[in-house]
Amino acid sequence: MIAEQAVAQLGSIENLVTLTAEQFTSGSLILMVSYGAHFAFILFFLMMSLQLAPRYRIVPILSAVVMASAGLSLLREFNLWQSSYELVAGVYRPLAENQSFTNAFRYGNWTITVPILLTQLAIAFGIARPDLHKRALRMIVPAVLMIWTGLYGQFGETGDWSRFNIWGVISTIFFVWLIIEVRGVISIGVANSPAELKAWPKNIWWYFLATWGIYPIAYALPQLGFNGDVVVIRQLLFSVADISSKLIYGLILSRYVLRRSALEGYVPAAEALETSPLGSAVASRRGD
Ligand code: RET
Repeated sequence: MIAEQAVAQLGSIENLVTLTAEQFTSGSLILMVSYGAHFAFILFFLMMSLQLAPRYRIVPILSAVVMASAGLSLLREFNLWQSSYELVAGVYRPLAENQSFTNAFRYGNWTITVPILLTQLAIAFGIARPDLHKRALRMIVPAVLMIWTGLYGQFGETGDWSRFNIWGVISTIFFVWLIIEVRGVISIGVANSPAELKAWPKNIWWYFLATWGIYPIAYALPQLGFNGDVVVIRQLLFSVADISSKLIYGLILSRYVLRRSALEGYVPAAEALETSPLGSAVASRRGD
C-alpha cells in the first residue's frame, strides 16, 4: 500500500524504470535533437516572412514564436532527463527522491503553442476578421480542454488506470470536436485558395490528422508496460510529433502563403519562386 502510494505520487513512468546506458543516451539524444531543431528554425521563419505579402507575414512569425516556446520547453525536458538518473554499476537508475522526470510540462507548453498553430491555419487560408477570430476561438476552446483533461489524466500513468483512461477518453472527445472545427476551416481554405493551390488545404488536412494523432498514442503507451523501451519510444513519438506538427507544419504553411503571395501579385514572392513553374507563370503573367 505504501509502495503504491509512493508510486502514484511520482506521476511518471520515467521515475520507475532503470535504463541501460543505450536507452539513457537515446533519450538524451532525442530531446537534444528536438530542442536544437526548434531553436535553429527561429531565424529561418523570421527571415522567410520578408518574402511574403504583408497580410501573410504573421504566419511564419508565429512559427518563430512556437519554435522559441517549444525549444525552451524541450530544453527544460532535456535538463530534467539528465538530472533525473544516476549511473550505478553501468545502469541509469531513477533518482526520484531528489529530482523526478515529468512529461507534464509538455502539456503546459502545448497550451501556448496549440492555439498559435490553429490560428496560423486560419490566417494562412485568408479568413478575414471578424470571422478569423470566431473560427480561431472555435478551434482553441476544444483544443485547450483536450490538453487540460489529458494533463489531468496523465498523472495516472503510473498505475491509476481508471483516472488515466477516463480522462484519456474525455480528452479524445474534445479532440474529435477539434477535428470537426479544423475540418470546417480546411473547407474554407479550399474555397478561398486560388485554383493552383486548392490541393494544399486538402493535403494539410491529412497531414494534420497524421501528426496530431501521434500524441494520443504517446499518451497511451505506458499501458504496454513499465520498461526502458517504452520510455524511450514514447520520447521518440513525442519528438517526431513535435517536429512534424510545429516545425514541418510551419514550413508547409509558409510555402503555401509564399505561393499565395505570388499569385496575389506580390513581386518579392514571385521572385523568390522564379525557379519554380508557379513563379515563372506568375512572372510571365506580369509581362517580364
Ligand atoms: C492527449 C491526451 C490523450 C487523448 C488525446 C490527447 C491529444 C493531444 C494532442 C496534442 C497536440 C499537441 C500539439 C503540440 C504542439 O505544440 C492530450 C495526449 C487525444 C492532439 C500539436
